[in-house]
Amino acid sequence: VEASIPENQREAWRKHSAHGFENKDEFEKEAVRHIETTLARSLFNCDELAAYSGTALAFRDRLVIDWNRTQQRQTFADQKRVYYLSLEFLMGRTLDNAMLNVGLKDAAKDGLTDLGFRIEDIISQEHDAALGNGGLGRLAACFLDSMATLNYPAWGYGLRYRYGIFKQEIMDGYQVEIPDYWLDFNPWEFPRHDITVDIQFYGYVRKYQDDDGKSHAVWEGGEIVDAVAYDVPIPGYKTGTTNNLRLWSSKASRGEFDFQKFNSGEYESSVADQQRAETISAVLYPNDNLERGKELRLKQQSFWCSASIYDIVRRFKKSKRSWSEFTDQVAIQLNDTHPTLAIVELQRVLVDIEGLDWEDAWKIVTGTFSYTNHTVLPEALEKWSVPLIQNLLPRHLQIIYEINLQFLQMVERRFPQDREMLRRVSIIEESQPKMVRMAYLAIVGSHKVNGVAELHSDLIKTTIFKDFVTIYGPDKFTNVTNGVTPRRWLNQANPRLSEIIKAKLGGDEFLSDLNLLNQLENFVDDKAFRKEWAEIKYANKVRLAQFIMAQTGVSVNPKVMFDIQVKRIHEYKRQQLNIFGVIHRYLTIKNMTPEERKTYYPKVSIFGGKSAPGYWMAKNIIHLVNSVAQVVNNDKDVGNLLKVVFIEDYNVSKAEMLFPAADISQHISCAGMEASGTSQIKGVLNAGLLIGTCDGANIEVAREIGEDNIFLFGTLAEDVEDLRHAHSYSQHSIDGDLLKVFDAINSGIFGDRNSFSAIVSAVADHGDYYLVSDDFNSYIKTQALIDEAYKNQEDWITKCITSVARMGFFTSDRCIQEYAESIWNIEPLPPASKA
Ligand code: HBZ
Repeated sequence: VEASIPENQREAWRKHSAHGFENKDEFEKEAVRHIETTLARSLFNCDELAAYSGTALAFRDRLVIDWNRTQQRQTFADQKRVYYLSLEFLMGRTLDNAMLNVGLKDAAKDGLTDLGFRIEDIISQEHDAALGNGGLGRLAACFLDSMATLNYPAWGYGLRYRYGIFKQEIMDGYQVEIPDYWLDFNPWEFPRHDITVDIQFYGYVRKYQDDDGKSHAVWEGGEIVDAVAYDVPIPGYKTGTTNNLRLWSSKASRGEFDFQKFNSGEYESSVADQQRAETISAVLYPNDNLERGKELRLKQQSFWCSASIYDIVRRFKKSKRSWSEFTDQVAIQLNDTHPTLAIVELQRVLVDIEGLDWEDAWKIVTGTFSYTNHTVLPEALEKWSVPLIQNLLPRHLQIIYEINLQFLQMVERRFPQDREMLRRVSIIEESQPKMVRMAYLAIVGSHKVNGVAELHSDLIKTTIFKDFVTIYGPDKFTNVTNGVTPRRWLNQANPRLSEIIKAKLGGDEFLSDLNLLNQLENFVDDKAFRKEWAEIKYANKVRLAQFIMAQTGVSVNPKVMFDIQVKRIHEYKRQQLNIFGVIHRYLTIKNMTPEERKTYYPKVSIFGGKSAPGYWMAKNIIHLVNSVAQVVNNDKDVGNLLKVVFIEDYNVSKAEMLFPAADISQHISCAGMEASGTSQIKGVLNAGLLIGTCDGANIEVAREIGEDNIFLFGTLAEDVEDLRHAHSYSQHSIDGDLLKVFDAINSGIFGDRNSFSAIVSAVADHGDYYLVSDDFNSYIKTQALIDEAYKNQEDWITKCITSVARMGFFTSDRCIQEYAESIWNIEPLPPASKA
């Protein structure tokens, strides 16, 4: 690397090159320097926020050094890179993760103590980076952590939203959305004003023939918006590798700002143009598993795809290789269909700009891309109207039509008699207006397609993508079961549990090789270990109880069972089943004599999660939970036997507090509808048990930890269709206990009955699409089993330890290794010095 610096200057550079702090004293010096000079704060009134800022800046310097080195090294090595394209990266907080990955948390802790602060208070000053909705966005964040930890040359590409997912407030029991402006102080990003890409929208396509008679297309006119790069360092755990996450921000193009207008006095309209450009990256769409076909969303997607492809192609061209080597240098993973336009954009760049033949270009494109599907819900599958694309991206539409034509011709050659098949698999749906089916385009443009859990990967092959399996054969379709990073979800979220595991296993290697956890089984009978294990769970529950008291004023007893369901609110995830179960429990308690109550099972039911702002039914469910909480928590007959809590504004940092405090967590989606789920992994890894349906990754969790250690119940995916069919023909019979729950709601004891009539009638009168009534009885019975099991704390702890010991499979490191080997075909590049 140094060879590029002239000999006579090298010494000066070497002597002064930054190396960052290595111990407590150096940390203090750096933090104080940043507080005084970078932040211009007097040391005499340094508050926790300023202390956080100084600490963050000191650690940022450390990251930057590794980051620069990694980037230089990857450039010199010039080996294949993977680019992970995701519209969402739900990162949460960064400081704690940076301290742990760099290995200097203890130095910072002691240093902060010297300066008069507690490290926990400083860490909690940080605002979550919440550029995502839920599982899909968090998965992308876990994958970044694993790619860096495993030393893969990998970049993330996303959008730098000015507003992340809204903040949720509960007012009078209802969800209210508050904008999440998170960029006031964000030390973790680096603007790269020199890396700015012109992005074109609208306009028209001009065709012409060159002197050789070859025809060309030129996209002209329309408007230009600038994409400005913001880079975020992604440190690996215990490695010098620090990868890059590049987020694009939109800005009026330098050419766009109309000085003529400005100088002639039309300030407003020239500023309005500028604001329109900035709107593109202004806000994250808050829908999960729902697509609405809004033009601004399409603009976001194409803006981000074009900028990323431009950047990737530019980097490739610097290496002066021939185009035939592109797929040896570049792999691009599409996180769902949101980045599918990148396929079209790369084809456009290769054909229209670089002058490649269509077939050569298409071979490169399909060799480069692969696509991950995260859902089978029809309402979540992206479709864009042809007129919308025609207007915004006229050249892209032509290319989509050409891709479709070539694809359908291939299908026709292979299946000459099957016209129905052509209609079914066409990328263009012949509706009014015509629609582009993005999942089909993603499949046709990729060499591999994967689902996110075994059941889900099987389901996509037999349902939504069945024809494509017939056409391409089964090998194009594969499974990579989701995982989570144990650095954040064990070490960071549950430091004490992590500590005793370290002590037992004789080191922290398990954090980068999670299968080592299986040695814990040797200690399942170790009395002292079990005692500590139980104490840690208790301490985590005390912390949560304090938080609940401070936030809601509800007093909960940390000695009783904590049962949590935290995730996005969605009918298919069935929080309604949970709250019906809670109401059933409440009625049971009410019907008991005081004597009977003395021997009943006490419990705290904790809910949390955001509803999409326009999802009326989900908002209603939140309202019902809060209304039930209000009644139950104030009922003298109930006392401490049952408390119901709704945690406001569930996010990544709250998840890090909640899972360590859960005795049991609920993953009770209607079978076949939750592609994978990832929070069940967080629950078990933090020494909680699960109640779950046979859905998504629950099935594999059961297989790994053993059926005795998980509470499974309910309908199987293969029976769902028949049950739904039966509902629509016969007036389906509803379990008597569930009817009592409905009667209670209808009687108005939880507030105006009309408020909740839609939740009840979705089950009772409208076909019960999510099979709540079919599963209610087995759900209640399973809850009763759990009550009984929890009474036997010794058995319970054994189950927890055994389960944690068997969770090795669910690290996102394993996912990344599978992607790297069977989809991306890339090799790691370990750092030079540190191993
Ligand atoms: O992706 C989730 C799945 O529901 C879950 O089962 C899976 O574990 C997880 C990771 O694979 N899907 C989402 O979180 N989806 C979204 O958040 C989403 C966001 C915007 C959309 C569509 C879906 O337009």
